Parts: sequence; C-alpha cells; structure tokens
Amino acid sequence: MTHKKQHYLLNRAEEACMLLKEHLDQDHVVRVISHNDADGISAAGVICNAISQEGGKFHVTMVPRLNEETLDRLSQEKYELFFFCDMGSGYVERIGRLKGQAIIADHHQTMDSTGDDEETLVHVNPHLFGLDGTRDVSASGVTYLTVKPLNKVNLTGLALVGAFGDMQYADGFSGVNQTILTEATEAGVVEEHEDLKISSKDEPLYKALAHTFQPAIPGISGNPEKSQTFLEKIGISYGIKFTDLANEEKDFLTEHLTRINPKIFGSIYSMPQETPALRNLEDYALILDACGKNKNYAVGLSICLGERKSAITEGVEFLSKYRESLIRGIRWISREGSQEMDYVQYLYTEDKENKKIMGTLASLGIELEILNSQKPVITLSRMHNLVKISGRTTLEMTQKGVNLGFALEQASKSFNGAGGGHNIAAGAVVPYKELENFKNLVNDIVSTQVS
Ligand SMILES: [Mn+2]
Repeated sequence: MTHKKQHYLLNRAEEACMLLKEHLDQDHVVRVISHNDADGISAAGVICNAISQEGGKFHVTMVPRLNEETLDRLSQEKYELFFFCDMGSGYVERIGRLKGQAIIADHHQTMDSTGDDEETLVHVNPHLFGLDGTRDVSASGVTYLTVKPLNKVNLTGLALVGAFGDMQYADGFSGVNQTILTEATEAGVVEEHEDLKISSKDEPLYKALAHTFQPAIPGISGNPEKSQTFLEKIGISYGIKFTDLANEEKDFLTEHLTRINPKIFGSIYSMPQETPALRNLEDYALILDACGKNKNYAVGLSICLGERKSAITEGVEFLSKYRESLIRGIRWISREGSQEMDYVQYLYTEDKENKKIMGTLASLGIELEILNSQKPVITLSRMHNLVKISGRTTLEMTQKGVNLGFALEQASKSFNGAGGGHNIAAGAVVPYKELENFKNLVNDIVSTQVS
C-alpha cells in the first residue's frame, strides 16, 4: 500500500518536473521561496542546484513563514514560475492567483485546498496521498522528488540533510526518506557506517564530548569541566584528539560512552565526495541550522550551492557560537534549576542569549537529566509586555496523557494569548501581566491530563 502511495506522490512530482522543464526550456528565471530553517535551506539548495545544472537561472528568497504580506509582495512580481519549498500548502488558493504558474513542494499537514482545481499550479505534498510528512519526508526530500526525473541522484545527500534538520531521523529513516537513502547509497553518493557520534574527531577530546548534543551525554554534554574529569577517570588524556587515540583507546572510550548513552554509537551517513566539514549529513544539517538561527540564510544557501571557501568557514563559526551558547545555557539551568509546581516546571529568562535557545534548553535539560523528566518543562522568555512560551516533554509523559499543544492552547487563550503545537512540543504567547495566572492554569490543565 505504502509503495502505491509513494508511487502517486512520485507521479505528482513528475508532473511538477515537467512544468519546471517547460519553463527552463524557455529560459524563464525561476522564483524560489523557501523556509529559513535547515530543511528549507536544503530544499532551496536542491532546487537551485538542479536549475543551475540544467543551465537555468533562479531568484531565491528565504522567509521565516509564508503570510499574507509576503504573498502580497509576490503577487506584484512578474515571474513565469514560482517554486515554494517547505511552505505553501496552507495558501494554495492564493498561490493559484499569482501572475505566474507555481510548484508547491511542501510536507506540512495544514492545507487550505488540495489544489486539484487550480490550473496554474502543481501541488506536491505527501499528505495528499496519505503519506506521513512529519517523519517520512522533509521539504528537501519532496523538492528532490520534483527534480529526480532530470537524473539528479547527485542531490540525494542534500535531500537527506533536510530530513536530519527536521529531526526525522530516529534510529533510522522511514518511508520516502528511506527510499531516497537507498537510491543515494546505491549510487555511492551517500555511505553508511557505524561509528562514535561525537561532535568532532579533530578537536581536543574533552571539547568534542562537551560539544556533543545529538545524542546528549548526561553529565558530559555542555560541561567541559565534567568532560575532562570523565576522561581523566577512565585514563584517557583529555587534550588528545580522537583521531590520535590508539585503537584500543578508541574502543575503551566507546565502551564507556555507550554505558552512559547507547545512542552515542550508531550509523553515520556521509557523502565521500564532499568537503570534510560537510561530509557527515548530520553535521551539514547542524551548520545550516546554525546559519538559519544566526539569520544568515545566504551563507547557508551558498554552502548548498557549492561555495567552498568563506561560506563554510562562516557556517562552522555560527555552529561553534551556537554550541557555546548552549554550554552557557546548560550552565545556567544546572545552577538555577527550574521552578517546580506539582505537575509542571518553569524556566524563566530575560537574558537575550538564553531567549534564543529556550526550547532546546528545555529538551536538553531533560535529556541531560538536569531537570525532572516526570514534569513537562515550560520555558518563559520575557519580551517587553509579552512572554514567549515553549513547552517540551518526553514520549513517556505523552503516553501518560500529557498534551502540551492542547494545554498551551487552552491556557493562552484564557488570557488573550495564542498557542498550540504537538503533544510533545508546543509554544504560546501571553501578556506578561497574566504570567502568574497562566502558570497556574497550565499546571491545572496538565494535572487533569495525567489523572
Ligand atoms: Mn520542513
């Protein structure tokens, strides 16, 4: 059944490819609009690489989200073909009224229409065919499918970078991602091998371990001092690089780390032809993510387009800056802890740097066992008269009934705010003056969810 569904998706993608080809044959500049996160940047990379390999031209804009204002601006533009990546499914009708034709390559579930009645666009989205767009394919994957008929197997690696960026990898890929991976490995574009998943193999070991957040190593990630102590305790010099360890030492270290978190040893996916900094697909995604978080989307896109000098250096720098801010944040939550209520716990900040990473800190706080995993973590970032909220919990808690999307939506609505999301991760905004009431209400709602 799933194969049949993938087949339908592929057919639709092929239709999009034919439309793209028609425009390229007429030398039309393709107007690309994509999302500014790692998946969106990879998706833009896939389509722009494909266009230039075909000898065509493009004009790209990366935006945080598609909204009426952006669409108003686009409706003034006189391009013959618009290509939307990682967005657009929620605005099919509006996109259908643009001056040119359009292709939408999205994987989000929110849709205003299937687009079947629109003459001027081709809508490619796994949800249209009963496939899962949350786990099974990202926008870079969907975008790849639309250029696949042009023999673009060279872009399969980038197609999977976006899947890593959207956290679709969990002990393996599934669905369309798996299909793309098989194609990539058969063509030799991507190689898979088992290895230790630490942040770097050519940095002093204590740093490489302290900078490893995916997977998180409790007691070590985000804590260079404890990382040193750990290495000293097992008798490995902390300043040495992983690559300089003797084989027995590598095995010994791996053994000790897997005792803390078995996920530290597992599959690594790499592009042997790529430059070292981008060879590992997960690292590539982290660099693009850091470019996005730094609001330097152009740097991320340049990397995808093959700029191999300053862009990579800048991207790597953004990533190390981001890791430093995580270390600072982890130090902060280790020191201050959270404010616990009966059913939830809060992290409150007014600090500019912490505000940017609160959602990640909430997840890391649980994974690193700094915070109580039995209570959802709700972060509160003060922005003038408003408070921005992120909530994170564990799969285990959702199985006990916790639904943060519902809790934050209900509670924020009660105080003239707005919010929502998934059961495991959600967000909201409320007026600052209602903060105490909001906190009590979320606690109450979660209490009814677990009882
Ligand atoms: Mn995406």
